[in-house]
Amino acid sequence: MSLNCGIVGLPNVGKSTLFNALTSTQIAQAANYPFCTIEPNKGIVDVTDSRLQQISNISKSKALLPAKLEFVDIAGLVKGASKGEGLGNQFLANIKEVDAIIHVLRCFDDGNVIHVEDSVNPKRDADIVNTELMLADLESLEKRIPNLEKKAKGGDKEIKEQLAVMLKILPHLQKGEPARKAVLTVEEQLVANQLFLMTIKPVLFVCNVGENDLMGENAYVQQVKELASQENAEYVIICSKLEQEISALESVSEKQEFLESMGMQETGLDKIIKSAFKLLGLHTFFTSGPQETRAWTIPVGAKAPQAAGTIHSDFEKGFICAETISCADYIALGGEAKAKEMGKVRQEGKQYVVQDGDIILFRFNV
Ligand SMILES: Nc1nc2c(ncn2[C@@H]2O[C@H](COP(=O)(O)OP(=O)(O)OP(=O)(O)O)[C@@H](O)[C@H]2O)c(=O)[nH]1
Ligand SMILES: [Mg+2]
Repeated sequence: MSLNCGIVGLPNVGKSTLFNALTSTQIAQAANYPFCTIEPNKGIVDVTDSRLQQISNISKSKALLPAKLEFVDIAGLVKGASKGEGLGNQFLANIKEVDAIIHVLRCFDDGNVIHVEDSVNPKRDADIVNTELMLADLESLEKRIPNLEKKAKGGDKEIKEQLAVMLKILPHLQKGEPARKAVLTVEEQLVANQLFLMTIKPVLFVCNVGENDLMGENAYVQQVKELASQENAEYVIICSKLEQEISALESVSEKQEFLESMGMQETGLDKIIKSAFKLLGLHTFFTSGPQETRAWTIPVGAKAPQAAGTIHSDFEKGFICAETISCADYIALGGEAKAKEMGKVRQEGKQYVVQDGDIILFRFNV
């Protein structure tokens, strides 16, 4: 599944530092000047999931294959981006291509790190970026609507549907609200997703705090919390500089030790990856055997044949049934044999909605 998250924000707030930490690389140049990033950096990240190791210990799998998620580090946006300021048009085009937005907000004080607005104020910064995204969306709809209105007279059903969705979204943008505020049916949402609007995409706010404020108990974070609740969005608190140091450590045990010494339970990166998964409406099922234990990504609500199709299209075409064990049962009972004995292996059919953590063996016939 090729869903991805774009890392967005004002220049010099720590986006590339976060990207490098997420991808455990130094792919992205991160430096103390605005517009350090021009071309987007792309990287694939393993989705950490402790269940994978637990399942594979029982199955004695040779290989362990986590789910993947792509992150795109995008150039910083400034005031006027929607009018082309700071190469705005080019950068906005990069944002249009991602499935969800990770909006990084600077919540740390450091006089040595340049702030394009000369002071730290995440609420104002978020407003600047959101305003540019909304203006660009508004302009894009205002340009397209008259054309579609002409074409809709021809009676084309698809065009009429598109137009209707655009007209539902338009008043929100005109009021200065993001397109995601429009209340749409499931069908309309699908149409809306094809309109290349940026403010329709789900958003996660990331508070980038200082090393000495990991719990994020500062006034800046408070601003973001309020903003997130108004926008019905989630937020995560991390220190991207520290995360980069953690991700550079070699072994899992070193990382664990470091985390404990900082009084942290999980890395900020794990929090972001988990939230991103939620943001994208995804969850996981597993396949497991002596060769490999593998996590597969499917949309929440997907039925068994669709899940089978993520492995191979033949599995979907020739779908017979899904032999399913919940991973909680599999782990608690120490594997398939005992799970069978206890009646915990289910034969699920075409209408079965796959649950997060299901371990599945698909039966098919082509
Ligand atoms: N003190 C401190 N500095 C940070 C932190 N995160 C990033 N920085 C510094 O901020 C500067 C900018 O970081 P980048 O990651 O390049 O920022 P960016 O958002 O990618 O910037 P552009 O690509 O120019 O938009 C670098 O000098 C970083 O070291 C942090 O958590 N604390
Ligand atoms: Mg950058």
